[in-house]
Amino acid sequence: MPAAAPHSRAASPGRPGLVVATHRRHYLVDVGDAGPLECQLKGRTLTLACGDRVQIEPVGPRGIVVGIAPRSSLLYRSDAWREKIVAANVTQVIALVAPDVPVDEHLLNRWIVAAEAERCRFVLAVNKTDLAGSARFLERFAPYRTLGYPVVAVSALHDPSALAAWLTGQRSVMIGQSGMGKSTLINALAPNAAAATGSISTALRSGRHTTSATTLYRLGAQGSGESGWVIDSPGMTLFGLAHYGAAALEHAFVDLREFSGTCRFRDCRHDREPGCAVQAAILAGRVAAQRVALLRTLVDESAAAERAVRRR
Ligand SMILES: Nc1nc2c(ncn2[C@@H]2O[C@H](COP(=O)(O)OP(=O)(O)O)[C@@H](O)[C@H]2O)c(=O)[nH]1
Ligand SMILES: [Mg+2]
Ligand SMILES: [Zn+2]
Repeated sequence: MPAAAPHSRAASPGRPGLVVATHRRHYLVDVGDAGPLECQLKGRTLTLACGDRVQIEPVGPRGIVVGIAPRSSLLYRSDAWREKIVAANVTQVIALVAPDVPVDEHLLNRWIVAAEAERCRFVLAVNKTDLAGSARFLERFAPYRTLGYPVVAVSALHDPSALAAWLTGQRSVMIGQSGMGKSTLINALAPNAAAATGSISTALRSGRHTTSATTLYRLGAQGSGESGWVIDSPGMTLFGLAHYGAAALEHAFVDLREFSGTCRFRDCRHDREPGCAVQAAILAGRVAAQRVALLRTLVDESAAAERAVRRR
């Protein structure tokens, strides 16, 4: 786990705020008045994510983060060497795909695993339905519906409304490869997104590289906390999940839960072991072989990361 709260004392002296933008080690915190406040973290071992609830102490025009509230969920990617927090305290992960960008379904399934492991709702949004061939493209995602995940067709440019109902009352992160339309969709759905983007990129000095920043947008009017928020994240091509152990990873595969504990060997890798219930289910066409292969890959990556950490 990335370092949690530095001192999450019950009665922290700071002002409460919500982290609304992160870019490298620059953070913007919404403290409820004027604009978001540029804040710094004390130690270098700590990291903050959009969605983090923090306490800050004002220092001149800036702020220092003196406390981080415990997180209800934490979406992050990691391998043996690095970890990067994407979003904190989300209740829902929305992955976006579009017909004009080659979809990496391996990556898509990693996001599903992360959402499940953090007990978040997962929604697949199929964007750019205005493009020719999008109906065929949509069919490709029927297996995700079979797994139990909502598949919502939208056009960020022409009609984003189908997704609006899914966002209401949720704290969401919009995730996806670059070019799928995450930012366009958020601009269409969050009333103040366009205006906020400009001031945030100025404050973070991210300039035109706004796409490398992660930004949180409130869905309702300022102050109406119940309507939720949505986080826009930069496009990602890697998503290591080395921080989860084998049992948590396996549990995150909803299609494999019914086979839990039914293989002959307790530590079955669902590969070529005799008496493997999962392999039998693959042969019977009840489980997708690629999903099981991904589970084995994730378990291997997790074990390799653990060995690397022990060697250090
Ligand atoms: N035709 C069409 N293009 C879209 C739609 N949504 C986004 N785009 C375009 O896709 C490109 C990438 O969009 P962007 O929001 O920057 O993607 P991001 O990298 O996922 O944030 C831009 O040129 C958008 O105008 C859509 O619904 N239909
Ligand atoms: Mg974007
Ligand atoms: Zn097995």
